[in-house]
Amino acid sequence: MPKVALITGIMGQDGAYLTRHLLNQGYIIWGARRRSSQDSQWRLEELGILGDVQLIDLDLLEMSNIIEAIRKTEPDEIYNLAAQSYVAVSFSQPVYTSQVNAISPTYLLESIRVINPKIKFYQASTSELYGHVFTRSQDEDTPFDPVSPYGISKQSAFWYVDNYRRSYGLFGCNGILFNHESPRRGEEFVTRKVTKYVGSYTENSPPLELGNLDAVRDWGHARDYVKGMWLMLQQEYPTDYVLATGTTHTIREMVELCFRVELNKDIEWSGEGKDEIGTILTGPNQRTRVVKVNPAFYRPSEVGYLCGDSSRAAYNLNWKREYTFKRLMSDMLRNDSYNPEAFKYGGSSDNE
Ligand code: NAP
Ligand code: F7E
Repeated sequence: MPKVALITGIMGQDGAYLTRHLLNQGYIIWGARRRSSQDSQWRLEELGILGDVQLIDLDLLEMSNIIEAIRKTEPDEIYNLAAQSYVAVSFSQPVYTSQVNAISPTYLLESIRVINPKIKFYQASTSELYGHVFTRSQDEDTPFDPVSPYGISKQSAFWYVDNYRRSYGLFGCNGILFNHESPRRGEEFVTRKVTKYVGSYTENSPPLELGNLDAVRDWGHARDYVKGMWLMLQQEYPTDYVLATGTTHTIREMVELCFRVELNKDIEWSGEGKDEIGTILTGPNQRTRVVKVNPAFYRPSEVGYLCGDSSRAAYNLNWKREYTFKRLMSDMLRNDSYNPEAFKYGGSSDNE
């Protein structure tokens, strides 16, 4: 009998890649989406798998919707990927963020407990839980100190999973995933914002406006990370896992790499703080401004540094990432580029 998976947030980046991975494993997929999600099915379409999933309307803010969905689909595994996932928005919509990211997972866990406690549950947790960090790298034992409503809401869900595991023996895993990107990343996130800009850059483009250029992130490829999600639910015992690459880059370095790979241009930085700009050489003795800082993209409080240690996932799950940072950015640039052949670093095909 093929296994059945119910995926919330199937229209999002991870939902699309996870769906393809589970289809490759022979799963029957039920995808839960909001009614208003019609326009988001482009990711499943691009991966050529829209016709391979059964979709149900599910608003995660309605517990009755969740109960009905679980009864109807009878899943072996539930992957809870739905979220208000944009950290910046969580500052302007903290209550909504809490409802979707903290209360909905509780509805899901409670429904599983009542309907069928054998259902395995994956919760999309995040490195934002660490917030202000004081260690070179962060693993499952690093204390949490979230600094955004997003991080706080996800921390609440994290502890609910832990609590249902201890109290009722549910098979629940928190995947503490560090930033992961892809050509199907939402355009509001910084990597995609940069690859979209650089990929369509012309001499008439206005400068790219960015916030904190010095934040450090551990960026991996979503393709690698969805495999880890699945592996977590295939183990004998449930626990929590960090998935990360263990390598770091600043936003500034990521921008520089994109300009170099796509346009063969080196950025020169000048000015400081909100007055900083980045220019490229566009003629003899002529430089053009391509990046400017816009404080509107600063956050009220910021996670300045993240670097994950996924030794537990490597040991227990035999998980390792395939994509280097350069290959990830190359994959994204190729997708967003007017000139997809001009790549120095290997990318990937979507059929991998
Ligand atoms: P994403 O692209 O933003 O996808 C999130 C999905 O959640 C969207 O399809 C969205 O639906 C859906 N959603 C939002 N509110 C909903 C509601 N009230 N009811 C039903 N569905 C709702 O995010 P992602 O990058 O794939 O991330 C997947 C999960 O991993 C999220 O929980 C995120 O917080 C977490 N995470 C992501 C990363 C990362 O770097 N990508 C790292 C750690 C954790 P619409 O299509 O209607 O907008
Ligand atoms: O920002 C800085 C920004 O929005 C990364 C989500 O998937 O990963 C993601 O959250 C960094 C931050 O991702 C701009 O201040 C500078 O330091 O791409 P981001 P995020 O906030 O790290 C975690 C793990 C999740 O769980 C989340 O769901 O880049 N930054 N200038 C900017 N960020 C954005 N978005 N836009 C800028 O213009």
